[in-house]
Amino acid sequence: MRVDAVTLFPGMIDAPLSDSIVGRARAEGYLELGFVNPRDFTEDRHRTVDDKPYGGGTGMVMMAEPVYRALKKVRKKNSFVILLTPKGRKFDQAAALELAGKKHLIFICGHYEGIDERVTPLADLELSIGDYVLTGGEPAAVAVIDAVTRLIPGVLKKSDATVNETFTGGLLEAPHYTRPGVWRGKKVPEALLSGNHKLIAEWRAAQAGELTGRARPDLAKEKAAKKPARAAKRTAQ
Ligand code: 6GU
Repeated sequence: MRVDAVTLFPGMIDAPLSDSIVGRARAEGYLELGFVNPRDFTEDRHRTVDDKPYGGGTGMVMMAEPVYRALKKVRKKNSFVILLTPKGRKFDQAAALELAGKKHLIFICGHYEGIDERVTPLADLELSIGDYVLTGGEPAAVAVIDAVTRLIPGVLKKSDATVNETFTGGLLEAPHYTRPGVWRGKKVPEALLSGNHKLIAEWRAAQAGELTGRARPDLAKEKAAKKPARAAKRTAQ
């Protein structure tokens, strides 16, 4: 997959995506990540990218033209353009799966108080990573690119890791344990030591259900709302 980021601060995205699994995905060519800086598309002596907001108010607003020119430089016919903004659709695993199916993603990262509203129609999707305010779209781009990259076939060596995991089944994942079997007096749950795959699967399903109900009642409710529909279909046959 090809990904480009339109950003005034490419280092904020490049550095965190240079280590670990995404770093390796880049080195091995699963992910090609490029950057284009609106500042390089200015024509004045100070290379100005922001200005005061019309109507007054605090902070500065990114000007439309440098962002437009930067986007134009990297946009192709098959590009899917994402504007990162706290006003966007909330990013989740379902959105990650959708984006993982695209050939070319372009992320537009706002900074300061935001970008001139007139660039919004250039994007196919406005995306937020949660209900809090970041200094810019860059940390959000890192989160989204990370979540999407690990879904590219071949990036994770055990592809099952993306099947059973948290959220894909609409539930949180059961807890994990590794050696030693007893650590500072705390034992690993008996079921996991049994070697009985059916018993282990049942224990994990029960744990996932219990944990989700406790930690994320919203997810548990969503899952429960989907289940009866399937059961009803079966009895109707
Ligand atoms: Cl995408 N941008 C900014 N600036 N803040 C955010 C966000 C994005 N998502 C959550 N908060």
